[in-house]
Amino acid sequence: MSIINHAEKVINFKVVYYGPGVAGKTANLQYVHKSLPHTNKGNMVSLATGDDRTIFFDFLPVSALTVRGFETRFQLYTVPGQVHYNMTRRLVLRGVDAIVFVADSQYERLPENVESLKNLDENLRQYQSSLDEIPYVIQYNKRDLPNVAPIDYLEYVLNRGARRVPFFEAVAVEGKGVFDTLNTVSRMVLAGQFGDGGKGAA
Ligand SMILES: Nc1nc2c(ncn2[C@@H]2O[C@H](COP(=O)(O)OP(=O)(O)O)[C@@H](O)[C@H]2O)c(=O)[nH]1
Ligand SMILES: [Mg+2]
Repeated sequence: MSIINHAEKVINFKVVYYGPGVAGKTANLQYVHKSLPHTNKGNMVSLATGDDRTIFFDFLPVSALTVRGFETRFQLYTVPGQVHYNMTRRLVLRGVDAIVFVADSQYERLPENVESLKNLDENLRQYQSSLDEIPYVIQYNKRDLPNVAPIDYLEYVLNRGARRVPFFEAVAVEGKGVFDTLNTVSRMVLAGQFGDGGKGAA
């Protein structure tokens, strides 16, 4: 549900980084924020506890290209991953246009990834939406750590919806894979908005 301001010719898209706690969602936004020139970004807002755990969300507005006379803006959000913050996660998903699922690649974190994906699916249903229709990519983060599961295995466990979605290996703290992920999901959003897929060009 993009928000279009016809007077100012701006379209805002909401991209939510979802996934279990400490998978690296905030690290993605921090790297994007650090890398973009001032003209292409607003302030990053983080609502976090003293030890940097996101308790509500992180927010970063990014302005992108102009398409057919409309300036496109992507509003990047993260959710708090901890299990007991589900009401917050659901609120952050409201009006979402695209999802990046940030998985923690470590073997011992597999159950948390599976649980978070299931929770995402349930929460999207609350909005009559689903991962089968929304632009969606997966990022396998923390590939620098020694105890990571092989990509094939992660793919088998986590990327098995009705359609197989693009996935990226990442080391978010070093920026590896961060823009590949964001650029791809943004392109998917724009294709849905402006492409000839019959989804209603602006
Ligand atoms: N080794 C390593 N650590 C990471 C990576 N991405 C994030 N981290 C660390 O994991 C912790 C949690 O990251 P954060 O972005 O806050 O996770 P979030 O809960 O998903 O927002 C922090 O200490 C990060 O520095 C990565 O790719 N590799
Ligand atoms: Mg966070």
